[in-house]
Amino acid sequence: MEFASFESGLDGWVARAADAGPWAATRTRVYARDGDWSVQLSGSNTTDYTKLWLQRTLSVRPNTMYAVRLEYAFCCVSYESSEPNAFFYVADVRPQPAPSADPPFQFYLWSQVPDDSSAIAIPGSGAMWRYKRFRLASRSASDGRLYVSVGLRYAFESTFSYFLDSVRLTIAPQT
Ligand SMILES: [Ca+2]
Repeated sequence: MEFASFESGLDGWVARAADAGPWAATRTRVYARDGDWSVQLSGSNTTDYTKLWLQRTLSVRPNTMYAVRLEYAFCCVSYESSEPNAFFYVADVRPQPAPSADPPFQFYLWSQVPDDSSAIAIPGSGAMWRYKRFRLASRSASDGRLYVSVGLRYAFESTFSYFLDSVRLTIAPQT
């Protein structure tokens, strides 16, 4: 199991964007679910399907089916007063880097992913840390690589910003 809390860096995750206007991924102390730091991804959605995500590259056994459990804490301040279905979670594992095209990235509507019971309010902000869990699977490529992505697709043309912390990644050969 790998745990990323972003206390001293991105812990092996790399920020990526597709179909985005100006965007940024920065560590911040504004909000944190564990420790003092999280990662803030923000951008200007000019396409109706901007995606901002973190990607982790894993080296595993080649040509092997893997089960992947992906868990993370997510906070989007604007969510609390927005139309929930304007957002889609990105939770994805595949044997090559996620494409910039849309699809085939794996999306989940907000309403398809219930909050974990450990969701906690952020005092003074009106926002919550929402804890999400996904069970994914993919066959590794012949070079033994797997690419795991976690993030958000935003479907309104406006600026937006969200935070990720406490990313747990568990991977095992599928039997
Ligand atoms: Ca943290």
